[in-house]
Amino acid sequence: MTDTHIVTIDRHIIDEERKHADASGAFSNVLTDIALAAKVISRQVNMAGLVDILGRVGHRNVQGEPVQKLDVFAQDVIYRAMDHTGHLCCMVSEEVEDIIPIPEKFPAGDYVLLFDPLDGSSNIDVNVSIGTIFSLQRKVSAAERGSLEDCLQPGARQLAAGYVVYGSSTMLVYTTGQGVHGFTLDPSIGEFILSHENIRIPEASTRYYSVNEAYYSRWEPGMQRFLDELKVGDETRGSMSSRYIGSLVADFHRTLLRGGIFMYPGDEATPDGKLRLLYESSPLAFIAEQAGGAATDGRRRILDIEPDGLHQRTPLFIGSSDLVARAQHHHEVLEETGS
Ligand code: P6P
Repeated sequence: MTDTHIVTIDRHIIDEERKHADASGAFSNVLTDIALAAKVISRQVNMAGLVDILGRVGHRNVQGEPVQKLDVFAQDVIYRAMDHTGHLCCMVSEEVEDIIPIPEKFPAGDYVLLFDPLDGSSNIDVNVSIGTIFSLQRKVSAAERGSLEDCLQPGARQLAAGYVVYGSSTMLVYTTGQGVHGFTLDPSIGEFILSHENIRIPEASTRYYSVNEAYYSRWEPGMQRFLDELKVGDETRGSMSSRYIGSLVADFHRTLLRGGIFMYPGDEATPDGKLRLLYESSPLAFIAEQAGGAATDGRRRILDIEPDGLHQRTPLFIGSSDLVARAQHHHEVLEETGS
């Protein structure tokens, strides 16, 4: 008899909430609202090729990058799904330079949502998978409507983290510290259905290393040595193959399910790399650790980094623990020997 036990994400979130002694229900509502926003964004992303919303809006985001129309749409959908619920005290988005306040006409709550509304948007026009990344922190300041202190918290304090990958199917993957669970959107009923319960990063199997090798010449020697070692492989590590999509959520999702390591190192020109700490590396690091993996900046655990800026960048090494540890070894050798 096939298992007809269908678990929707709303049901799963409620079950997860029951595992948290101090759960207030607000926490579940935020996650449910994110799932709703993801469905709306998914529909628009899947229509992108059909509806004239491709191409650039014509202005640039706070990172100075051309803004795609879908970026604007995704930002707006998440903001409007979350601004009136009374659960958040403020928000942080890659698309907005400063803290996003909750409008005075709405009540403020006890949580901070930090998100990248549509990561990898440069891939939209070539139909490559893109994604939304989110992180949930609890308010820690006395400020009723949030403050910088509430936003600049280390990843280790996250209550929940997740991402949505808009690919051949739309999947939402999240953790509340009780393991990592994946849900696949069934567009025919408009529900995210549990499809990947308790995801664990495989340790020893044919795995992938994922990095943009075009920057090899700019990397410090420790990083160059590590990549050279991955190419050679060894009997303990098994064979490896290279995969690089150039879309963080897609590259991380493959790493989570197949094992291996995704890397975005710093280099001479950009010592902190390209990826953001608060709403990209931190949430993915929480997920990676909950799935039995690891995430560092090459030297420090990502979740231990004390943020000092909303949009600060960090190098990122994330995936199977053995490979992340190996990358750290090469960085430490570099520090000890200077070469
Ligand atoms: P590069 C997409 O623009 C993005 O922000 C991430 O999604 C992706 O991992 C990275 O940049 C790719 O950067 O320098 O390899 O093109």
